Amino acid sequence: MRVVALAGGVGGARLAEGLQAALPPGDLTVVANTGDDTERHGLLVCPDHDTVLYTLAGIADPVQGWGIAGESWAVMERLGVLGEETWFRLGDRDMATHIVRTARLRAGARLTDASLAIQAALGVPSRILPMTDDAVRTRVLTDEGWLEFQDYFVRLRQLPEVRAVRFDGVDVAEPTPEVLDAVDAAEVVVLCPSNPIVSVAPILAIRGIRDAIRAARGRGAPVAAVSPIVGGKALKGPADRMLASLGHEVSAVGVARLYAGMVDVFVLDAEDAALAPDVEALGMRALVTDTIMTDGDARVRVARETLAALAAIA
Ligand code: FO1
Repeated sequence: MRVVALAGGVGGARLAEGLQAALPPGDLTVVANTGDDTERHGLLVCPDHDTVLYTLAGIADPVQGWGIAGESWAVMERLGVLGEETWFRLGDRDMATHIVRTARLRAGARLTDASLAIQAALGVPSRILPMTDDAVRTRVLTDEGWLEFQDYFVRLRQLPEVRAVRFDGVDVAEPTPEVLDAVDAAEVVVLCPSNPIVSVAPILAIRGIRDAIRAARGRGAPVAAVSPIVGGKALKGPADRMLASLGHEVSAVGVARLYAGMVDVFVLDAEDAALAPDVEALGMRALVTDTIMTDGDARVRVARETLAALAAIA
């Protein structure tokens, strides 16, 4: 079954791993957020793409969720000696990804081509597509003013309250043909349990992507979203605090409201079973299950249950 999944950081990557394991090779296409991308030491780093890449390649650091397992930090240490900033930690193995990507871009390749070449080299059986080849950069407004995303997320450890979010460059960014073709060919679409504000929203803000998903639904490809909020909390990252400071209800229902009108099935955790009627009142079917994806088996189970709910209404 041809599945297109929209994903950002760690939570999204984990469901993408489950979907990859549940599907025949080549059936999964992940559209990755690039709003978190950043230039470090002259290299382009694509955290949300790379988190999905390493997770689907089976080499992600299992605890951090980002970066490569068993990393060493010799280059980072020497960069510090040479007076470079070291708060954004790039491991020795991870550095190779950024060197190859940046070299290919300098040679004239599109970000999509560079990304697909790296995925092929790592033997990833799915496709991970940047949402656009154009530069889109998430900025957050805090009491410290407008901050670059990684400044907020890593350097300031997500402590400042987020009062507004903007995606610089989104007004002129174009979706890639690969993304639009993947959505056009999709039999189902899955919005992974990534941060709805800074991981899924940037993808949906790219011109044409929301319309392509709407068109897919119109021709019978149902859409599911998996809640990244369980019991009023985000399992990882600042999604709960961001929803609160931006004035949204911090619950699975609050997330469902963000997706109302675009989603046929909303997957929420058993802990939030009482919220199912409120979700269904938004015009989507509530699938209540254990959504905590601690290990590979759980990730495949949540993926299978989500795909089964979608197949039931396709
Ligand atoms: N997150 C951190 O909290 N500290 C880091 O030093 C850090 C480095 C890093 C390097 C490469 C990469 O792909 C991700 C990295 N992340 C780090 C995670 C990253 O900030 C987040 O995964 C995304 O931007 C949000 O999903």
